[in-house]
Amino acid sequence: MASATSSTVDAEPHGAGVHLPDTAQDLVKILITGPFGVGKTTLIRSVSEIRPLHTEEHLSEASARVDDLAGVRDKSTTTVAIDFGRISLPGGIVLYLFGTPGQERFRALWDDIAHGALGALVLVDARRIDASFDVLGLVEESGLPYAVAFNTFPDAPRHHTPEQLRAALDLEATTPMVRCDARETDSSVDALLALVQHLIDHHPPEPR
Ligand SMILES: Nc1nc2c(ncn2[C@@H]2O[C@H](COP(=O)(O)OP(=O)(O)OP(=O)(O)O)[C@@H](O)[C@H]2O)c(=O)[nH]1
Ligand SMILES: [Mg+2]
Repeated sequence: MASATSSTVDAEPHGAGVHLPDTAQDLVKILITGPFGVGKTTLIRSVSEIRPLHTEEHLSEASARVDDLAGVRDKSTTTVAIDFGRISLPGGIVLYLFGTPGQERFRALWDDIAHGALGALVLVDARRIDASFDVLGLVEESGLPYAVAFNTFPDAPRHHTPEQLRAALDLEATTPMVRCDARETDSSVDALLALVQHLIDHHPPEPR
């Protein structure tokens, strides 16, 4: 099994640094979730303007017996508790990004990490769509508004149309669905913007 949890921070954050910009008006907690190995940690790392917090542990031979490595064979580490990052968007919106662990054995942490979030970005791997069903079920059960980002892995099937992908996930017509390369900042920001626009259009905050 993995050794005791350690937290790490990345050396090079994107953007301004630790301090909130003066223009910050709306501080929003967003959940970044999805199945094992789909790119949650990668996405938070690629967009965070502060040094992101990660809790990565090496996958060991022992954990290989419990962690389903199908489709993610090159993976050497996994999130065992949480990812955290922050990004300021135009319009004074600041997103606090909370990433969940992807593995079922860390399911007990999910509700606590999701508590207080206004919305979720659900990452989906087109090579393993079925692997996302459990997480989508959790998000829907929690009532969180969400957007779906299909991460672009090189060996993912290309022949699916957006309509087929939407049908495979049984998404409502209003649920945003975008393609995303979690390694790319612009692509990841676009996915977050799709979620934020959805929240603004369909789930405006209660008046204070
Ligand atoms: N090609 C491609 N590779 C990606 C993308 N997102 C993540 N990866 C790669 O996929 C691997 C797994 O990414 P992680 O960010 O660790 O995935 P995770 O969802 O945090 O994994 P767990 O925390 O273990 O559930 C890494 O090697 C990433 O570089 C993507 O959009 N495109
Ligand atoms: Mg992770």
